[in-house]
Amino acid sequence: ASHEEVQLIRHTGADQGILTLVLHRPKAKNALSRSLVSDFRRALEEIRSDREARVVILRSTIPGVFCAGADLKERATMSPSDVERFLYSMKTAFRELESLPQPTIAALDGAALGGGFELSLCCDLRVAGPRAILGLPETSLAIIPGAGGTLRLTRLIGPSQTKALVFTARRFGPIPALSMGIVNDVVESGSEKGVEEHGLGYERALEWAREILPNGPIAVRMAKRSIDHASSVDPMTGLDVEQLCYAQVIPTEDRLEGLRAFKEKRKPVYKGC
Ligand code: CO8
Repeated sequence: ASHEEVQLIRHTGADQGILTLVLHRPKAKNALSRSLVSDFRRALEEIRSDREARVVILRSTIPGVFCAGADLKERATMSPSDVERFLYSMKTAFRELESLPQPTIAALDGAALGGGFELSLCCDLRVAGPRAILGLPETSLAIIPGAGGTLRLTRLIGPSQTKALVFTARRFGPIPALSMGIVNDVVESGSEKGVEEHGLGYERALEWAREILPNGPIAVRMAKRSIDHASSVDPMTGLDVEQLCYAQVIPTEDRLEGLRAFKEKRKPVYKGC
């Protein structure tokens, strides 16, 4: 399926089950406009109901940029009520990404600033290429992060580190991002001269996806659901949620296949049922 500014690629062969969601709005560095957000939401709807989709990667094909954040030019032309409607749609899109049942990986191969960085925070994992530049520049624009950044980043790295980044509006690269726990993995700069560095983050994200792919799809979804509740409910409720998610995997065919494969000393083949 292809949408104008957001393309959905379904991988085939050994990678079947991996989906790559591509942001493609080169003229404005993937800035989040009304049309991009609406294409994005359509693609998410397709992924959500796709039983074959096991892992989702979010990437940009534009060299040096993941997503430049809110479209500041379009914003300037909008009426206050249009802005309000649009921001609601954008925040809903972020929530829809975050609540996809499948695990999601953001491949950060360039600048992810403001809303672009907040977008990546809605993914389960983040992988940074050598050219990644992250940051929440909002206070330098006399606003604050408004697409979930203050909450999602605080949950991820704690209030003090989040305040440091938001108060200073500082841009930072892959290594500090890794040491703060914002990204799960970084790709070092290609050592040979002339190595095309754009896309190295995506290549690494694919490796992560391939490592997740063979595992029980329902188990991975249930683990995601349980872990997502872990940070937002009290411990008793969290343990209850874990038990409910656990109960979902018990009656599956895949669970029996896992036991059979162990006994027969072979790799299991899971069907997602
Ligand atoms: N909006 C609109 N157009 C943009 C944006 C943007 N955010 N970013 C870049 N562009 C446009 C440029 O204006 C330029 O257009 P033109 O060719 O017509 O002059 C074109 O894209 C290319 O840009 P550059 O020449 O700057 O490209 P570079 O490769 O040199 O740099 C960067 C790329 C690093 C991404 C750079 O463009 C940049 O720093 N952009 C601004 C990033 C930024 O500050 N983003 C934060 C915006 S604030 C935000 O996202 C808050 C969201 C809050 C949501 C609130 C919900 C309630």
